[in-house]
Amino acid sequence: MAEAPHRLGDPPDSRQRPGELTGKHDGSSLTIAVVCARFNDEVTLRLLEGAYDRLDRLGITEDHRLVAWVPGAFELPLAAKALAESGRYDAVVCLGAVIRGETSHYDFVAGECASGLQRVQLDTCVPVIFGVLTTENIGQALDRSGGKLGNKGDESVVTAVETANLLTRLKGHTPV
Ligand code: INI
Repeated sequence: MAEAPHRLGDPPDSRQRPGELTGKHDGSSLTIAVVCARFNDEVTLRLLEGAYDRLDRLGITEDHRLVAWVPGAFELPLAAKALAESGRYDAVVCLGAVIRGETSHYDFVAGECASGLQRVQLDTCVPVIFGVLTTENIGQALDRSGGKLGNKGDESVVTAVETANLLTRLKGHTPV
């Protein structure tokens, strides 16, 4: 599978200066929820495969993950809110594919999904990851879901783990 080296692997500790904080790419102490949209499932199933693969590789065992399905990207914020508010998850990864069609539906679905997910993470202080592809056509979506431009599902799990670990450090950090 193609990987984006600038996104994956641990944050570059060697370039950090004293006092800088990053979140490690180690999921062994985390519980992660993934919400996947069924619409355009020829793409979203590939995103989910990438997510499963990365959950395994970052040490998030089956009893520390949940995968839920929603009909489309428009429903992702509602499910993410319920999961974030449950207090059971360190991060919620949201996967979807919004592909531009002939109508303006695309703009409403993509826009509401993005702003809804951002609102949930700011309201709950639980990282909510925007693993939603917004593309002009199916080819671009396939390229980004395990094709030549990586896999957004995989990258979204890395982002979730890094951000969840960073938040733990930020909340407990005492400035020197
Ligand atoms: N849902 C998607 O996830 N992707 C799309 O491309 C899409 N388009 O283009 O219509 C889409 N629509 C469905 C939407 O997410 C809701 O499920 C539906 O409107 C019911 O609320």
